[in-house]
Order: sequence, then C-alpha cells, then structure tokens
Amino acid sequence: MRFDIVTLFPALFEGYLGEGLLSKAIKNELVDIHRHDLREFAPQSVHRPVDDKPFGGGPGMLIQVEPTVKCVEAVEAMSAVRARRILLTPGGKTFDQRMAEEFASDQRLILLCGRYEGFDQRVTDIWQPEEISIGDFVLNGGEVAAMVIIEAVIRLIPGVLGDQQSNIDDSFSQGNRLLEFPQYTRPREFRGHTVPDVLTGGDHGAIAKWRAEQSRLRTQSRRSDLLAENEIENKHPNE
Ligand code: 6GU
Repeated sequence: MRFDIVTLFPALFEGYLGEGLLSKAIKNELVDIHRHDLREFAPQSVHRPVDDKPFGGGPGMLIQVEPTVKCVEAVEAMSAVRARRILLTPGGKTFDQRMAEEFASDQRLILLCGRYEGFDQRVTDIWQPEEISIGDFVLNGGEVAAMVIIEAVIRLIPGVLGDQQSNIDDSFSQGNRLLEFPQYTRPREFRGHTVPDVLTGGDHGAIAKWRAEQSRLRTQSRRSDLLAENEIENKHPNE
C-alpha cells in the first residue's frame, strides 16, 4: 500500500518512519511512504510563501489554493494507481476503526496536512478530498493526525503485525466493538494486588466468559455509547 503525505513539514515524519512496526513494514515492502513538501509548489520568491490572510478578515493565515492544488495533482500523477484523497482538518468527519478498515483495503492514500487556519475552501471544491479529523480537539496541524491514520491503517495490512489475532481482539476491531478486557502477566501478586483466580484456573470456558463480562462492564462504565451502537447493529430486522 502506498501513502503520499503532503505537508509543509516533511521532516516531522523522519523519526516516525524510522522506528518499530512501521519501519519493518517499509523494509518488507508492505507499505511505501512518500513525503512531499508543499512549499516546492510555492512561487519562486525568496520566502516561497504558501499562505495569505483570509478575505473578509479574521485571525491567522490560510494555505493558498494554487500551490496546494498544483502539488496534489503532481503527487497524484507520480503513480498510475488511483488514490483515495484525504484532507486532514479538525472540521472533518471523525476517524474511527471502521474507516481504518476501509482505508486498509485501498491501494493508495494521499494525506494532505493543513497548518495555520487551514486551506482555502477551493482546495476541497476542486480536488474533492474526504475531510477527516481525528477527534474533537485542535492540533497545530494535520501531521500528527496523518501519523495516527497511517498507524491505524498499516496494522490492518496482512503481514504487518506478528500475530493477526491481535487485530481481532483489539478494542474497536471487527467482531468486537467493545473495549478490551483487563490482562495480567507474572507475578501473580504485587503489593497485595493479585491476578483474578479465574485466569490461573485453567478453565478456558470460564476465562472466555469472564473476559466477555469484563469487556461489557468496562464499556458500560467508560463508553456506554458503544453499547448502544452494538445493540442497534446486532438487532434482527424483525425485532
Ligand atoms: Cl486532522 N487537524 C488539526 N489541525 N487538528 C485536529 C485534527 C486535524 N483532528 C483533530 N484535531
């Protein structure tokens, strides 16, 4: 799978791409990540500006339509593979595991990262990307959000994780839209805190039942919105 990241700060991704699961996936040619500096499409003046003040007034600066559209069009033409177009903005649709699963089945994603107060509206009107946010808070730019999306997506590409089962057990993954149950490893006792007996008893039926119960309890107390969602989804059409 190919990712094209369009950003004013390509160096922000350096450490990120060089470590852990992601660098292994790149080495094994499961993912191919290209970074593109939006500023290379700015006018050939000394400072190469890509931003300007908003018409109508207001705080901050906007990234201009011309360098952005020229950049994403050039990036698109770098490969014959059709790309899903994503613009990262706090005003977008909230990213979730379902979207990660959908993106993981694509061959190519272009991630356009905003800075400042965002892009001129005509970037969206002309290029027609999907606008995506990673949650209800404001970041300085879309770069960290792009990393979040890349990380959530590459974990779903076959061969990237050591143990594919962990994808299925993880909170929010396919077949389990509830939170994960608590887990323990050695020692059995630390500062008077012990491992629940059921986990060391060897009764696998009882363990599965306990874990399902714990998932439900945890979800009920922390994220009751997920329980409501699951009930709607699992309902038989005649019910
Ligand atoms: Cl995608 N960008 C910015 N700047 N802030 C965000 C975001 C994106 N998602 C949540 N907050």
